[in-house]
Amino acid sequence: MAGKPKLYYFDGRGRMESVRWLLAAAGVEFEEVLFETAEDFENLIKGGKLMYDQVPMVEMDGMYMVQTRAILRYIATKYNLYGKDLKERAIIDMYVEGMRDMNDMIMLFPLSLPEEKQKNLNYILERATQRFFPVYEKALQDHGKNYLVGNQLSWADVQLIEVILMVEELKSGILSAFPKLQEFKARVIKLPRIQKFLQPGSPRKPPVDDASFEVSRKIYKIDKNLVLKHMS
Ligand code: GTS
Repeated sequence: MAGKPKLYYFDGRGRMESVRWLLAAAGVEFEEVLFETAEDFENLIKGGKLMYDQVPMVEMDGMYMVQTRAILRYIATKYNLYGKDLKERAIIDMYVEGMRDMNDMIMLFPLSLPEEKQKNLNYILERATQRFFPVYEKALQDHGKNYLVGNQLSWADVQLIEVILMVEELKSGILSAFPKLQEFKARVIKLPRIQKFLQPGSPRKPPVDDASFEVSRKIYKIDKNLVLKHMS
């Protein structure tokens, strides 16, 4: 029997958190190799398994998988969280890509310069409430089902609950104008596998704070100003 998937990343959310969420929603236990220093990361690179010398990497089913979306798509397909046909998969992809846009903004938010922090926060909240959440609210409203696509849990639902909780960490009550999303959240967080993942002690990682951001900055030798220059 194949062993548990092994996740290689630093001890934080970053791009790997969606992989953790999806495996948890699929009921798959996994192991984590969490590196802490630039040397640990260099040693992983020297191991020769990282296709682009980048993480996330997931060792699974005899493969060393990289590129977050490729990893997520494989897990979603394998565990029947990717729709029943090509059209459902296209819709799931469209939803998930919007959620990843939100996810990426939140992930990069700690890179904000102090004087830009409030402006960037406002921008994220504005995009969430004006552009992205209305799409998912309408989808749930229009087809009147419990989940975004078809009537069973999919990758889109898992990504949505992850991003809702992250946006709520930035501003509580953010769902006040979205009754369908409130119902969705209440329903999905009660699913046993999701409930388990939300319990303390699960592999779910805490929100990024200054200290954990500093750890990742050292591991990847991030030049804050350079990254911001590329973002703008
Ligand atoms: N497109 C890739 C993906 O989605 O997996 C990007 C991966 C990526 O940039 N990973 C960062 C990395 O390995 C780590 S993190 O930002 O996800 O924490 N950076 C090192 C480098 O040399 O690029």
